[in-house]
Amino acid sequence: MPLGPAAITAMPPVLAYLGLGANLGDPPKQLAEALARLGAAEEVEVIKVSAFYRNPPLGPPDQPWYVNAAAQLRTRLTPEELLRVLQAIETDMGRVKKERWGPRRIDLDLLLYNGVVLAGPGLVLPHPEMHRRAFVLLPLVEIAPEAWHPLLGKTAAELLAALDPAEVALVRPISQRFK
Ligand code: A4P
Ligand code: MG
Repeated sequence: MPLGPAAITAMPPVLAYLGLGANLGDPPKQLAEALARLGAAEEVEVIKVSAFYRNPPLGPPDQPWYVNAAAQLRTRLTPEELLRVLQAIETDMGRVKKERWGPRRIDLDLLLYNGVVLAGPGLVLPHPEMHRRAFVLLPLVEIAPEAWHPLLGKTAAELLAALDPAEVALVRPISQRFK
């Protein structure tokens, strides 16, 4: 049975982690805009935001470098509801989906949600690629080194330490956050 609004507000808030990325337009500005939109969303509070990190594209190499960041959210939304909020922000900000791992104005990935493990058709938790990606783990470790990967049984800091240092070294904070 779906939960009504009264039941939802009775649920305690939980912590979730988000990965943000952009490589078209003005990436830092778009990251800041996505964070502002998230903060304005019902039942979503942005608690912490990492620095913004420039890094080379994973996937097709003939695309601009990315700017990536991570955010800690507190929310009463379910994982599916939160994903719908993220997708609405992507659509409103003019993301046009073309190729997998191709260039984009804004990409919002739900990395971790309160220790939940899910393998649904529309939502996989933890995000299936997060533990392999320096551009996800470096910002995440900056704001939450103890964030727990429930499938791998490791913290974000432990996952980052297992990556190739040469790959991690390519992910560099940019000085200004363009808030
Ligand atoms: N989906 C399932 N689980 C999740 C989740 N945990 N969070 C589904 C978000 N979405 C999730 O995603 C495709 C579908 O995944 C969604 O409809 C959702 O239901 P998408 O974002 O629409 O498509 P995509 O991004 O092209 O594919 P994918 O596989 O999600 O790519 P990624 O993993 O997002 O990677 N290089 C650098 N340096 N930095 C980047 O940020 N990003 C990508 C995209 C490629 N290369 C990059 C970066
Ligand atoms: Mg994505």
